[in-house]
Amino acid sequence: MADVESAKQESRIFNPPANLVKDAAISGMNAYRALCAEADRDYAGFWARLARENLDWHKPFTQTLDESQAPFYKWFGDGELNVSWNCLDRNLANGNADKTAVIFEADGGEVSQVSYRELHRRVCQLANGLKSLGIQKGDRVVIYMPMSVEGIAAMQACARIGATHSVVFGGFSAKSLQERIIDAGAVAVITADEQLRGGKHLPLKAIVDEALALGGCDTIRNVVIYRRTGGNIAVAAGRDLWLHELVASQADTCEPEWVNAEHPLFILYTSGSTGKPKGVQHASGGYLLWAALSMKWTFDIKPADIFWCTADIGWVTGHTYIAYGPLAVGATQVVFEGIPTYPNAGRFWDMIARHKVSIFYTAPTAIRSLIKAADADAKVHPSQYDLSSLRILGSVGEPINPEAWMWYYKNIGREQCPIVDTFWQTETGGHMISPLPGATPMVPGSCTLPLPGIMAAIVDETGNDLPNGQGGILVVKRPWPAMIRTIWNDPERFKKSYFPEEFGGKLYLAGDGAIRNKESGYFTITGRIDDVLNVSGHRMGTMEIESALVAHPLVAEAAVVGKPDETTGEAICAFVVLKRSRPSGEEARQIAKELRDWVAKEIGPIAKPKELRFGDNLPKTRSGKIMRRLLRVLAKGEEITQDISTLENPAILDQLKQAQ
Ligand code: 6R9
Repeated sequence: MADVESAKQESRIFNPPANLVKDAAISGMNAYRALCAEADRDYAGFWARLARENLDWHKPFTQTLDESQAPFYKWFGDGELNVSWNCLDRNLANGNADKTAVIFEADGGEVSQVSYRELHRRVCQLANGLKSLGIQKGDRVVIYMPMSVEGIAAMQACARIGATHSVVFGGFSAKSLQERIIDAGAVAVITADEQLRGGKHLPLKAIVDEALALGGCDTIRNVVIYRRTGGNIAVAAGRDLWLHELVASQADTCEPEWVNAEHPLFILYTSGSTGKPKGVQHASGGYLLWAALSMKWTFDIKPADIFWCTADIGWVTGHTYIAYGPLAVGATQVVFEGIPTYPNAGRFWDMIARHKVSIFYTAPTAIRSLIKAADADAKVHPSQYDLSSLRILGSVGEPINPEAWMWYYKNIGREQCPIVDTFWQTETGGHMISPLPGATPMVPGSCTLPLPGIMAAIVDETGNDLPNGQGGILVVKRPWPAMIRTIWNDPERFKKSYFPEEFGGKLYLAGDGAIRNKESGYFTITGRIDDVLNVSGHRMGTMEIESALVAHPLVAEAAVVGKPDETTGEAICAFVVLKRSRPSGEEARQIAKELRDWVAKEIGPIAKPKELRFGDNLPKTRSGKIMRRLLRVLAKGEEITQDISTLENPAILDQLKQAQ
């Protein structure tokens, strides 16, 4: 990967601005080192102190870390709290009742504001409404919602009554939704009639109906519908209810359900290297601690800040840095329904200017596409907008290439804003490796150093530490509070995926490769080392896409690989063998389109292969293994220079050179 190479070569250093350092939560590298040293000295004591200082406990904990059933670690295990209470009631008590919690900007540009008092009221009413449907502590609720105050309120309402939510991104298909409903054993779905993105009405309720009609969702009793557009939908009597009707007669306070710190707050499905998506299960106490603390440490959040994270609540970034973190620290945040290119590619910059956003957190793929748009049309160039309110920029989801980093730094940050390149994962709950805006000198393309208390390291295949300068496998050596607790319904898979025996069962395996700089010790992430692709910051398992393809009646065999893409980071390239003869010309194009649409239906439009190639066979070893490394070379359009002596059928390579 060319980007990784340029990131590894990068030597420019950018220091945090002095005025920011002065007032930062972690001010200067000595303050950072002091926190790291505290964690080294007394790991449990360090986290216990932070958990007491940052969260309000209904029943204080006396045990910090319980390792007796490792790798099923428990944090603050005998403490009790409620996540929604910490996000809402605590702010009412702290004098933030009339502070704006959410500035909501709709797709079409309408803006509304919701105070902490109002959000608390809405969450309580919905929590009471859910209780009136018989939903109880421990029940699972699937949320399939557009970006909205109601989506956040639905998550918070579940947390309030101790129900475990599982948010499914609104871009996933009926089939994906059905699989998640079944795996989670959900009792209800909260959805909307439609979502509105870029002026287009996209069905949500109709997809829920389709998912339920696919069968197997016997645990579902109710579907609650938020009326977003007023679009035409079917309402099943006895099962479906309007959200506004459900909450209309509900009391506007709701005593929170006090739960154990380890109580599952949510399950979020994410792609793994094999089989079906994994239900990553997070606990309440440890997760919320990290959500709050990383808002303070990585984003240096202050009372006057206007925070904006552009992620969707369907991804982990939208959980930690929209639905929970900002509220847990009493911040004001922008929540955006639409897309960065509507009505034009200046939308983000225009919104930053209008809402006076001071902390802006987005993905490299968005930055890269907006660079292109700004190059093509001067009217949407960031120089046309007043971005002077910004003080900190953030990046998440995939490696940011030094070129995009520099553009972001110069054009959006006006060379005055630190960029926090935050490396983390669905499984880690929050930031793991990132610069601190008032401390860490930045190097473009490097996520720099682990947050205090995060014991990240690089090891070889046998789990031994590697010296700086040598690339290897990224691991975390000690459990941390916000870590994944298990895979829902599959504890064995949890152990195998993240704490494999080959590594002594004690190291958390991130699934990424990394290298540390010889002098600075800074980390650069070199990309996934398993069969997971990162397309526009979305995780996709190659196996998932292959299974979807072979489920099509025409397909005999399929292999999916990633191919570097200027805008999306990686693009999906599928090699397909049909049950009939290899098609060509117009027919091949037709079938390719049909298969792409099929994948969109099976998984969701984000999983559509960008490229599809047909062969009479796939390149295989004599023992029948598909040689994916050759497919990766072909996908890139490069000549094969590797050894192909173990290849059973070398002639096949020529056929697979052409995209349809
Ligand atoms: C938060 C999130 C996790 C995977 C992760 C890695 C990649 C995320 C990154 C990054 C380099 C960064 N990733 N942030 N790679 N630099 N700053 O994205 O979670 O969807 O689970 O993806 O994304 O490969 O393993 P998730």
